[in-house]
Parts: sequence; structure tokens; C-alpha cells
Amino acid sequence: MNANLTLSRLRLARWMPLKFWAAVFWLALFVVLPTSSFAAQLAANGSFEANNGAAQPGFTNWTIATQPGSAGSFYAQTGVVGPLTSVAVPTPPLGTFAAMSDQTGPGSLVMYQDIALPSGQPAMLSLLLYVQNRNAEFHSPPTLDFSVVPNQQVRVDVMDPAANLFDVGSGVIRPLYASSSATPQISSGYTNLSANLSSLAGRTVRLRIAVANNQQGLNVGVDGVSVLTDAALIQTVLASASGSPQTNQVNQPFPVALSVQLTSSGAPVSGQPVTFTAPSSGPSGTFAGNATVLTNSSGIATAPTFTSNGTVGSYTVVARTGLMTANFSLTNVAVGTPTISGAGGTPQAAPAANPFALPLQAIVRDDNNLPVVGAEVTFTIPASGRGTQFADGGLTATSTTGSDGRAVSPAVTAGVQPGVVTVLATTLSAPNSAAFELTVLPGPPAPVPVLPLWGLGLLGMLLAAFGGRMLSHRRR
Ligand SMILES: [Ca+2]
Repeated sequence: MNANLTLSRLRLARWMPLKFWAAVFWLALFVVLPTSSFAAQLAANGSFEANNGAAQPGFTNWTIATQPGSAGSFYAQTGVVGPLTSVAVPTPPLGTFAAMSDQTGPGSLVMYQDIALPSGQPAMLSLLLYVQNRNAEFHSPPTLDFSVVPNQQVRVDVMDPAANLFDVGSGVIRPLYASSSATPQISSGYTNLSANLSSLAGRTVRLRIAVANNQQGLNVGVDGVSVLTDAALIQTVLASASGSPQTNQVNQPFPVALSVQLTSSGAPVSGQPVTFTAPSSGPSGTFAGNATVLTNSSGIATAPTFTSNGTVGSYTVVARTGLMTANFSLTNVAVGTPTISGAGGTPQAAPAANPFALPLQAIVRDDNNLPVVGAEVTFTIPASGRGTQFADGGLTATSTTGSDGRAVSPAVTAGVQPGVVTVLATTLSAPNSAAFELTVLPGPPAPVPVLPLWGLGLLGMLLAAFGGRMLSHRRR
């Protein structure tokens, strides 16, 4: 990116004679750049949705190789049975298809993709892996040759592309997964496998999934392969989490969905798998569906509806992608406790000094979980709120709930200082508060009314002087 920028600047200096317009271009560049970030996803077709059809071998962007004489391959698996045999397997965790090995006889199968890791940038690999060994045990001789008996193993490796496809020696740059005699015969669904590949920046590496079997069938499912690169992403991904904190009665769906947003240099990252995990015992809850979801075009992954279990107490639900996590603080309270919760307008973002698109909405429920009509709700913007305020300039606003139990705040205007502002809503009968996350983005100020002519002239002079100085610095 820096090299391109410098090139643009040099070209600019050569052919743009008017300093004024040069300065305007500079300003435009400054405004546009943060939103036109380069793609951060290096893995292609990591969800295996582009393939040759259900139960067929072969995927766009992936290469499959088998040792001569092998039975089986990697197939586009969909539904709840194996692609070739009728063995029961989990549904693909992302989209309609997963890549899954299957076979009716011995073989050695490899599926791979070569990935160029940009130099000087972090790189994070994650994928979802499922293993079902139909033999009673694994056998891992130091070879993938299926003519070596017994050989019943699964490997995921980062390889040197120059190495033999079936190598397990010096061609393996980074072993990521290897089955062993201690590996459970059937994994509990798809599990997340992550690795930091930053030390390999500048190299082209080969991600290889390998299966050798000559004892019994061995189904290996792969989905959600992702290699992300970007310093900002690795540090701040999942910086924004909504649906937290939330309080809810036992055995009730939480009113605000749990969602996270992934960004890279301020731009959303789509197609990245995020897994939501609730505690397996004690106060907790259950998701209404698959808790691994892909981020959408806004970089947002939203979990299926989460319903509290019957145990009172506070707990944490974790959203994870690769090596990064975001936490949701949730509390289950007993039936008989009124609650207030956020029901709209969170999270949202607006450029500095601009209005947020949505008002804040809170919903108040009584001890039977029914909406409370006529409750007074107070919305409070913290004094440290970076200048963010309600339309009337105040930091607090009061609204009354309607027939659906909802109270709607007045419009909120973003302050001038970028950052996250947490607004709280409270009501007398409920012991908890509802939180709203508002992000003030750096960006252009609100549209200014047409400047008087003299104002435009002055602005032009300033830009010309400033832009000219920047360009002459560049030329040196
Ligand atoms: Ca998929």
C-alpha cells in the first residue's frame, strides 16, 4: 500500500500543475483511504461453497491429489451423511457444503491450497475440522503411504510448496494437527484450529489436509478456512460487541442477539467464521441453531437466538475467530424480577458531529416477562461521552414505554471525538440497566451550508499553501 501511495504522489507532482487542485486531491485521498482497505482474506473458497456439486470431488481454488491406487477423495459434503458412504456426520458448519474425505477402501488423500503471505504483515490461519475414525484406533507411522500397514491418520500442515505432496519430514514448515492414539475416534462436531503464521510473512506456503487410511473408513471434514492478514485486524478484531451486558429471566430468549463485528483498518471483513460458546454447566443457555456463523458484508456475525437455562447467575459467552475473542456478560435472573433490555439502536456508528441513524430503544418486562406499559425509562450518556449528546444538547433523556413495553429515546448526535460511547437505560422497577454501544467514527464533518464567496476564497488559499508545502516536501 505504501509503495502504491508513493507512486501516486510522485505521478501527482509531475502532472498536476495547480496546487489548489492538488491540495483538494490530497484531502480526498485522506478521506477515502480508510474505507478502501485492501482485502484481508487470503484463503480462496475457504467455505468450499464453490465445488463440482453435492457428493462430487473437487473444489474451486483447491487441488486434490491421491496416492496411486487409492480409493476415495475429498467430496462436497452436505446434509447429515457422508458424501460417499452413509455414515452419520454433522451438517457443514458454514454454508451448504464442507469438504469431506470419504472412501470405500485404503488410500492416501491430500487436499491443498497455496497461499502467498505478504511480507511485513501478520497472518492468522483458522479452520474448522471434523474427524470421524471408523476404525477402533489411529495409527501414525511417519509416512502417509497407505501401503505401510497399519496407517490410519489425519494431518493438517503448513508445507513448503516445493516439497513432495505426501511429505511428513522437512517439507512440513508448521504442523497444525496430527491425530494420535489419544485422539477421540469421533470429534465432538467441528472444532476450531488456529495458528499464527506471522513468522512466515513473505513466503508462499501450502495448506495441506492429509488423510491416510488402510484400517477402516476415515472421514475428515474441513470448512471455514481463513487466512487473515492485517496488523490492525489482528489487534482490534471483535473490538465491537453488542448484546452485552444483558440480563434476562431464566428459560427465556435474550431480547438482543449476540453479535460481533470484524474490521480491518476500519473496513468490515466478510465471510469470516465466528464461533459463539456458552458455559457447558451452571448459569448459561443454549443457541437455537449452529453457533458458528459467517460475518456478513458489514463484518457482523450474529449468533442464533440465545435462550437462558434455568440457573440464576452471571456468566460469559465467548465469540471466537481464530486466536481472537470477544466476551458477552450475561445474567440469568429468577422469574419475578422485572428487567430492562436494549431492543434497538445498538450497536451503531456515525461520523463525528453527525446524528446516529437510529434512536435507542429499550424494552421493559415485568415479572411474568410481559411488556410493561407506561414505565419511565431514563437514557444516560456518560459525561466522558466524547461530546455525544441528545438532540436537545442534554446527556439524559426520559421516555415512557408504549403498549409493547418499548421506550424510544430522542435522536442522538455523535460528538467530535472518535471512539465508543456506552449509553445506559434504566427504569425504577428493574435492578439492571440496558447498554447501547455507539461508535463515533473519524470522518468528514456534517455537510456545511454553502460558504459565502469570501469563505471559499480563503479556503482555496489555505489549501493551496498547505498542499504546495506537502508536495514540495515530497519532491525532496
Ligand atoms: Ca461451507
